[in-house]
Amino acid sequence: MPSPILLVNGPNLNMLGSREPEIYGQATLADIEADCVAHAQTLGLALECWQSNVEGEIVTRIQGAGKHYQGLLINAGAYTHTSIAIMDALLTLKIPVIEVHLSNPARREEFRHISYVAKAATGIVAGFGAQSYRLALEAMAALLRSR
Ligand code: DHK
Repeated sequence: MPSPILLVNGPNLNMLGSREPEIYGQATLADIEADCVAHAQTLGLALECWQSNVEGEIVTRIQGAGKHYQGLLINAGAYTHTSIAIMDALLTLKIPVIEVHLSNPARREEFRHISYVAKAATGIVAGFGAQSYRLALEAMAALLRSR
């Protein structure tokens, strides 16, 4: 049985559904996670989902990910643009990392244009709302198949 994929969501993503729906959409994080778990199954993958608002907890979870997962999808929320610690943790991993965003940060405020996560990711899927997560899973499935 191949090891699962881990989906990490960072700060404020637990507020999806009520948080700035004009930017982030109506779906809750539970909706998105349930959709991703089901979609992963159709791709022949198992998916585990985890969310935290705490930078250090995210660093610790990433540090342990290489032993238990074959790939990591991450929407680090605002830590994307600030966290060298999360970038450094991601850089220790030998498994593929894909960065995900609901919105397209490149079209938004200047401070969202920098991504530290991107420096440790194979690629980025952004701007497709909740669909970004499905697309990122499909990208991960293709990456793992090509290895
Ligand atoms: C989510 C956040 O919480 C923001 O801080 C990022 C990202 C964008 C998203 O679009 O998923 O800037």
